[in-house]
Amino acid sequence: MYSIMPSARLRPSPFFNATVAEGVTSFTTYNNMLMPTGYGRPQEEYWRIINGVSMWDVAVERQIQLQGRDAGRLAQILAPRDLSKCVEGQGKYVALCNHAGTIINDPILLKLADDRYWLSIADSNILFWARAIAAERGLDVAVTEADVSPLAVQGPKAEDVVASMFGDWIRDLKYFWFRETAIDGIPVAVARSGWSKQGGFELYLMDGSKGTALWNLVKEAGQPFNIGPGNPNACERIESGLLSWGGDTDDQTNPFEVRMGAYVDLDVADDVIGIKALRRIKEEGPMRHLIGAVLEGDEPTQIGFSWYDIVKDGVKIGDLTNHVWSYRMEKNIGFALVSADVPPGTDVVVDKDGEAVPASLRDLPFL
Ligand code: THG
Repeated sequence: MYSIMPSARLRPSPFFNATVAEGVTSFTTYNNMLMPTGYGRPQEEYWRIINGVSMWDVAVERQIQLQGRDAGRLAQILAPRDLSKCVEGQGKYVALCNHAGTIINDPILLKLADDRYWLSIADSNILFWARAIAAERGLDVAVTEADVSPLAVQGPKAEDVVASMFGDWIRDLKYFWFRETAIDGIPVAVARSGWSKQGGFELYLMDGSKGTALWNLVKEAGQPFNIGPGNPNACERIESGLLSWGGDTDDQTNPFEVRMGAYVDLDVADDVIGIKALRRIKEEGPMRHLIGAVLEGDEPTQIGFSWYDIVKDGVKIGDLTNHVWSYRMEKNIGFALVSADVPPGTDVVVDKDGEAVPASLRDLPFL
């Protein structure tokens, strides 16, 4: 047996004690925090997201807050997506890129006010990046990590659970839109969002001392719907074609390669970081594209996070990024980041540690 020592490098989430009480059995690290990755019953946890409602500690999705007169300018400089029509209470999925047009994070941007934004980040340090850019551009904006921790409620019954807590107005929230409110004196922002395609909400807890209290309120409201604990689910998200930055991207990946082209606006101003590179990439055509791969065989694989070569006619054409056993398709499926001239429908071979596994490429999403 061994134990993990929480520290400044491995910060527990405000929901840590609650997840331990639920019987969490594994964690990963993300943004220098611990995130639950399972409660010991993977199948049950999966079907709960598909058929019922599941609650997830996703406090690791930290909020990088931009506050001050130039907050909006900084947000627009960081994100190659037109934010000019983004209003208070609206969120947008954005591909933060470096100067070469490579994605360095894929956060949801939330506009709280003209002078206050959050970047709800994936697992890379955007605090330093945003601060450096703000200083270099001489902007009047404070960049901090806010005391804000999302708790996701996901699945077809999530809306009923969240409506029973906050009222029917949540049913009218549009995707990624949110509203600030409070429940039992706990300040939260309620958003329609979450890393699944089964529908759901995220409650952004705005007071880290109230994690257990919020967890228990959701759990109680969810009892009639058989709520239970879960976590961002590898199987569901691959079936649904949702991208994992760092899992399905490398340090060369641009938005056009990984189905994020729809979230890029090439006509934003020239001072937006990476926009010149993105225009060039778009014109030349991206080198790779992300499509699906269905592997032959009926033996469930372990969830796979290391990349495997994808080979056609003896030549490497790309990589199998993350892959997983699909409970609904009863096949091993994964994402294929392959040469842009290889279309869906192509038969290939995955070189899985020396084992040649036949696979066929297809469109995303799988389901
Ligand atoms: N919730 C919050 N913050 C986050 C995530 C989250 N930050 C990091 C990471 N997850 C961001 N990644 C994604 C990726 C995809 C989606 C959401 C977060 C998503 N995409 C839909 C799609 O691709 O079909 C819809 C996108 C759209 O139409 O705009 O939902 O989970 N707080």
